[in-house]
Amino acid sequence: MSRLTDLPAWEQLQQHYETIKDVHMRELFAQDQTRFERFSKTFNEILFDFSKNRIDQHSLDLLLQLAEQSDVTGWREKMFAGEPINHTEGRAVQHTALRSPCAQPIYADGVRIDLEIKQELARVKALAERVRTRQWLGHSNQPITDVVNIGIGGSHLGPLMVTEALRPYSIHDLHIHYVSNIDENHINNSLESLNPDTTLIIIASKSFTTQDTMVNAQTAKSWLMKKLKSELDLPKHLVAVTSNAEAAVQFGIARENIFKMWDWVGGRYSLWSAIGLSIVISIGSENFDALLAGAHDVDEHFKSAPLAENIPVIMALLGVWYNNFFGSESIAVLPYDQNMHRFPAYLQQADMESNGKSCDRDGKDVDYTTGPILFGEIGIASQHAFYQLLHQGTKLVPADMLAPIANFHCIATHHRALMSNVFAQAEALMNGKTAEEVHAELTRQGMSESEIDMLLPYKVFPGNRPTNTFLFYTLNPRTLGSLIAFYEHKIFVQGVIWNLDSFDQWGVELGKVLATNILNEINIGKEVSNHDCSTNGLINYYLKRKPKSESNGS
Ligand code: G6Q
Repeated sequence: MSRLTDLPAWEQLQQHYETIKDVHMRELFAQDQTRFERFSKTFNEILFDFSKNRIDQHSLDLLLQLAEQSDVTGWREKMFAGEPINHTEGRAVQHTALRSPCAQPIYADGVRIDLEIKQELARVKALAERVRTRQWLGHSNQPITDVVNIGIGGSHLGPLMVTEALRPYSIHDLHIHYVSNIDENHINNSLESLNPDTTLIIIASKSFTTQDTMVNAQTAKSWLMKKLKSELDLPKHLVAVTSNAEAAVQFGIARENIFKMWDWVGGRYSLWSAIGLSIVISIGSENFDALLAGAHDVDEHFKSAPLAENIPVIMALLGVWYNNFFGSESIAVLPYDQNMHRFPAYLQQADMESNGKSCDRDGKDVDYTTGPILFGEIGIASQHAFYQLLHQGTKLVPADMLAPIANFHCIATHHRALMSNVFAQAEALMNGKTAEEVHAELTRQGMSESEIDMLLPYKVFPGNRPTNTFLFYTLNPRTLGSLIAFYEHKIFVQGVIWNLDSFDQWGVELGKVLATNILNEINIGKEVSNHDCSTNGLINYYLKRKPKSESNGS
């Protein structure tokens, strides 16, 4: 038994699960015509419908008790108060401060931070506006046409996702590119059509030591230097965002071009900081302010709404319900807005790096399952790809669907068809199709009984597959900020319930260390024998066949 499984609500939920696990949502809807009103919430321009879940009021009440007994409110207070709740790294968790209007002093682990936040945001906006208004000139006095953000993980996925999602708000004669992969194809594909004279490179790395980013940064610097007359011109083309200013200076970045990051912002929660510089360049200061405001709206809601009204809390509890009681292993995130195509990838990191852990806050192995496998893609494309498994597979995959009521371009033929798919898929996943319904349908089509007998089992849909639906008026910066913050706080609440430190990421360390050692061995080039036979075999196979003519890339 553990702290979580000892809670009274846990045992009650286990008992309740036995009574509801075979109940079909069709029955729940038939019993309660007010189910949609009861199990949906609105927040500004966002509707959150969670009525298509395998819950009744008693399920929700017990889940809310679980949240109370797990002290979600206490942990929430600690986070907003800037206590070092990332205990394995001894750090506060204050990404919410980045989007606060900072009307009151804000602290991280006892140190005042709001003034520095304001100052850094003003610097970011000043640079962005100079680039956007063509006042920032390159070494040959030409304005910037292309910005390349070099970073990975948290220094990449958030900015990329937001820039893509808010594409209609971007400035048209400026192109933003993102490079993360150490695979030379990524940087080469990005730089090959660009002109160093009109390109600004952002090195985004909190630590300024990440191998992938440093190798790409070096390649980008060399690419610039082929065209620049001297290193003195570099400040016109190279800036950095980091908490390791000294390393950035050593790399050759001018001090005035270094934007600050802080220990109390986790990489995957950092798009609100100077790591979002590429976003501000793309959409401008006002729109970035709206993005921050949307997230701040949700912070206030999360901080003050009673648990039963609290959207991130409800999202989290539904996830716990399926993960820990139904044994569901994954969740799907399915945006029906093409511009949100990187939203699932972004959330994959946010969720899986935060709660993909098996050691609890007390240093003990958990005896329950924690973070789910999160996957997803654009909804429409996925309908023609993996929805088959969602509808008729053997696994229960709860899904979130997200769709805008109005598209930016307002083309009815496209948007109405899109929306009809959102509603139809959620309805089909919930209702399914019974054998009787299939029989009646095939009979209407004129099939014989023997033909029907053969085909019927394949055309039955079990249904009872849960979905949440988010409808928002339009994907504007404020709404996007709110949606991201909903998920951030959902992840936080789940981390509290599972008794995890959601803000460290030790699981990514081991591979990094091993890669550094193996890179040394590859550079030496001699046959290796110090690993297991598979790893030895792979390294030696590679060493024998690697091209003799590799360049050093610069
Ligand atoms: C995020 C993680 C990780 C990090 C990258 C990049 O929360 O810490 O994804 O963002 O490893 O790190 P740097 O920004 O330090 O290069």
